[in-house]
Amino acid sequence: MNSPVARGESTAQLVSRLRAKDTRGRALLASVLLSAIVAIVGAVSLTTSTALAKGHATQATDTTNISVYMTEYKFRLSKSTMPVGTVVFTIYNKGQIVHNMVFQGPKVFANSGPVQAHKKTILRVKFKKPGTYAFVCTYHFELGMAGQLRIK
Ligand SMILES: [Cu+2]
Repeated sequence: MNSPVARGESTAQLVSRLRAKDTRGRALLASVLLSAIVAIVGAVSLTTSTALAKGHATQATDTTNISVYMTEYKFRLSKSTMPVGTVVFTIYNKGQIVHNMVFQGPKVFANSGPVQAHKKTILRVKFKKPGTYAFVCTYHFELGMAGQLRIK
């Protein structure tokens, strides 16, 4: 389903990969949704097993909070570089139309789901390795609605 890129992927690479897939229309959407489900299930089990293994460790130590502001047609992040660990994105749609925030591999799959105008949602994503992680709005990546996150 996804090309085996070693680590990191520029926004341009992700967009061109999505563009190639977009010719399959609904297949892309289905794949994004399935990926999101896999990622959520994986993230939940990982968080649980890590907590059990560490025992004394508090979950707060490796969690970063980031605010994301979506408009037509761009993302603005309160922070775009952070350490390995869990990122809790609070995603605000400050635009006039629906947007989303999707990490579509090669290493991380996460999907905010559609966020309607003037609404917000929370997306938790676990970044296990340093690298550059590209994300897009799947409705508007063709219009340049994309960005990237650096994990150190
Ligand atoms: Cu959008």
